[in-house]
Amino acid sequence: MNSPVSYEIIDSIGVITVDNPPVNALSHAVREGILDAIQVTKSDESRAVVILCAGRTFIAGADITEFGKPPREPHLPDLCNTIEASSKPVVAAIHGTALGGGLEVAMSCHYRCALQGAKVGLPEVRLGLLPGAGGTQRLPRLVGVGAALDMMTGGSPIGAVEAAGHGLIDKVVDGELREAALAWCRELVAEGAARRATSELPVDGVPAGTLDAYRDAVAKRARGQVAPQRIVDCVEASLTLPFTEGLALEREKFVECMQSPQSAALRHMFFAEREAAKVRGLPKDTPLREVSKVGVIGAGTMGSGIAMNFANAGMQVALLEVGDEALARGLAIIDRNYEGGVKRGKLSEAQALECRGRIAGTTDYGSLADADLVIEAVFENLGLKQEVFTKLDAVCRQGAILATNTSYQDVNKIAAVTSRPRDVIGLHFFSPAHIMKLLEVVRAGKAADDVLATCMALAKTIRKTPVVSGVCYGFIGNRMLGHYAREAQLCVIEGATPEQVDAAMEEWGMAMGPLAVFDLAGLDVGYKARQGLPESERGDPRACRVADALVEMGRLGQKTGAGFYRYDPETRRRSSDPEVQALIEREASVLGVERREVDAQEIVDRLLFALVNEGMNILDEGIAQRPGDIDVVYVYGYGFPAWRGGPMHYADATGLAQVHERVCEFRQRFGAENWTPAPLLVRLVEAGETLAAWAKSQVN
Ligand code: T1G
Ligand code: NAD
Repeated sequence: MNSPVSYEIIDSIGVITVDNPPVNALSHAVREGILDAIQVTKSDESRAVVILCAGRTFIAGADITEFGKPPREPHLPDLCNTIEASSKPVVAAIHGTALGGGLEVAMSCHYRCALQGAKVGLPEVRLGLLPGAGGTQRLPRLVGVGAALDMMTGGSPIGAVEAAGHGLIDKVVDGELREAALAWCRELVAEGAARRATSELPVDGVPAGTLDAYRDAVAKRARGQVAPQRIVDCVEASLTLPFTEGLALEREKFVECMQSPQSAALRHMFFAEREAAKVRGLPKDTPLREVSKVGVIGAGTMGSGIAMNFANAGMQVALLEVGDEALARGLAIIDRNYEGGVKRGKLSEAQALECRGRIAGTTDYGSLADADLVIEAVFENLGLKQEVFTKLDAVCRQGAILATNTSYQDVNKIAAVTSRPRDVIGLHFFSPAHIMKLLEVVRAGKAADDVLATCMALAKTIRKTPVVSGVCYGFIGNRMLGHYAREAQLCVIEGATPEQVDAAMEEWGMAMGPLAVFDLAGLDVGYKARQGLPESERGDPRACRVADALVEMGRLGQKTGAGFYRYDPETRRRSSDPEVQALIEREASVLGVERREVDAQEIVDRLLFALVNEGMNILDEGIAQRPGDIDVVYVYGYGFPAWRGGPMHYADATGLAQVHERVCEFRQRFGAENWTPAPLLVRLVEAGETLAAWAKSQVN
């Protein structure tokens, strides 16, 4: 089989080219190929060597698909040391992204040049890992301890110009990289430039206490995560140990991270996010519809954010409201969001003006006649949404995609009022819509393949992570959330305080506890949804009585300064309110609930296993294509910690038999209505199968 690495000499320069699509990952064959080429340069007539890549990017890291398999020689740290030990100057020529092991290879070279638009970074921490091929020892030597810590514990790549500013890149070039790199090599040879081993550079010291302060800051920023702390340990070693001993410590910490459940979870998420973008049964070459003008109906909390997504991606947006006052309110929300973005350095004043300029307010449906896509985000009421779609059916051009941002409503019933159900789909954004990455793409029963394919591609264009959901009440995320929310409120009325429930979930890793999330979203959203249902369908009163009573007291959550908690008007910091505790105890006695001690483990298990159990039903019904999709929904839409891998990965990591046992215990204690083990869970436990194995069997 052909090696993905080729070698040739051009004008006395040895040129090593890596060609391993799609991202030139450092597979075994690539490592072997580079090593063989370096060995050849030791005795051939080359005067210098350049390492570069074919395709769209420089090496984007170790081959993640090889993780968990028995490691094969040459190991990457050894390859990097061999490159560095070369007696001839070795140059890395970077385009696209040099990430992880790719940047480590580049740092083991003696010189680095990069195209203007290239990016370099060490994102291993996002996989629960640390740079394991000398990166933690070489980077501090090149950019200093502070910048090295930021780059490795954050994981975000930086641009070539910024990297040059740090001394990580020696030369930023324009035009054709290969020619520029060869020309520079010839210059280096002509100047008699010597090999420069990064490992022989000193690490500039830092004031005492710097690393401990950094550890504390990381503990706050990356609560519960191991890898960032291990990175600080390695950087400390770069300051205190000789290079080879620092390398040995790095290896030890790398292996520890690689074997950790956190890394397994984060690697699962890496692939789950990419798998989620693939729609089963939808041919890869399905033609896409052209989308350059977008209409948004309703400029409230969601409509305003949705409009910004498309304007930020360069599209013209017509934002329609019932009247001028509501429209002005919506445009003011957008202006505030852009001001905030400029203040936080997310975009420049000029960029904000340009994007804002693409959004035109209107109250006239006629403005939507030439729209390619229209997204409805009016009040959560089926009848009102059907009214809006009837109007859209009358004014929009044939071939326009008509989408609804509904949270719960039946998208098929909305499509049914139009003459073109093939063009109707659900696009469910999450609040704040211009920030949250998740987009549930709700596949309505009659939606055409090109409508679905167009929306999946569009999601990437507006920098969202799409997940396909079938049609059911609340789709994937909100349907499961109903069970999570039920258990949170039952724990409260049975004896736990809101603080105890939120502390247990935040300690476990959730970005925010459930009661605090309800206050953030607004208690009135759930209240209105319940009021819209017949009494018999409102569910267990014990699971909503307290929230309803708070709404009836005018405590809607953060937006009114009080809900389950009180909120400081300046800092929005939450604090306990004895009035709420009194209300809970009152409602408990009205409902005849005997209050008791509810410990943290019970809280965590009830809330998470309620999610998992319903997730199993959603998979069994085919509402979600695969378990990983549910994990992506929860990590990108509901603040579920990525280092726990999402609810379904967590169930597998916990052990389905243990989950089943706990669910059965809860059925015993709390009844079958809320706690009947999902048939899929039962089948998998009986078969001794994991969800991951089941998911694989579904595609074969
Ligand atoms: N290994 C294997 N496959 C990879 C890969 C990798 N490193 N990176 C991407 N892919 C696959 C991906 O699954 C997808 O496959 C296809 O390539 C396109 O990717 C020792 C231990 C480079 C910015 O963390 O961030 O080095 O779905 O859809 O949006 O210190 O991929 O088509 O079948 O993401 O243009 C560190 C990971 C590894 C970078 C391109 N490196 N990759 O983004 O395309 S750990 C990373 C990315 C390491 C050493 C350690 C992005 C990208 P498929 P894509 P994209
Ligand atoms: P909102 O009350 O903030 O905004 C709704 C807007 O629709 C209002 O500005 C109103 O004036 C406008 N409107 C009402 N009838 C209209 C009509 N006939 N024509 C044009 N505009 C009209 O509500 P929201 O929170 O933005 O929710 C909108 C939709 O998005 C709902 O279906 C909701 O379920 C869904 N959603 C909400 C969230 C959330 O967290 N708020 C998240 C995802 C989805």
